[in-house]
Amino acid sequence: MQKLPLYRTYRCAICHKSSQPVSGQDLNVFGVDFRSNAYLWNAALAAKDSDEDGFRNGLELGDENGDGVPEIAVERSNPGDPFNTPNSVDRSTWGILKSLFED
Ligand SMILES: [Ca+2]
Ligand SMILES: [Ca+2]
Repeated sequence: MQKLPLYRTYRCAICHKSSQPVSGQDLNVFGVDFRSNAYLWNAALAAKDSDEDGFRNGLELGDENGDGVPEIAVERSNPGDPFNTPNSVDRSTWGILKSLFED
């Protein structure tokens, strides 16, 4: 596991297609970009949108300027999964909240 500002929610799945990866294998698009960036989290990587879902890596990981200091406690969404965006997470969170009150 290399150094990212946050990996609490998605953990290995941020860089790997599998949630139980063999080290260095099964890299997703963000994992490939992270490796090409010499496993450095910085402003250049934060400004990229590896999975091309319209949200920059820094926004998804909660460290928009890439200085390694997260602005929030957990990631907004997975920068390696185009189907996982801040909007989709908000929707599922609201679904969970709503279900708590529909009892
Ligand atoms: Ca993205
Ligand atoms: Ca994403």
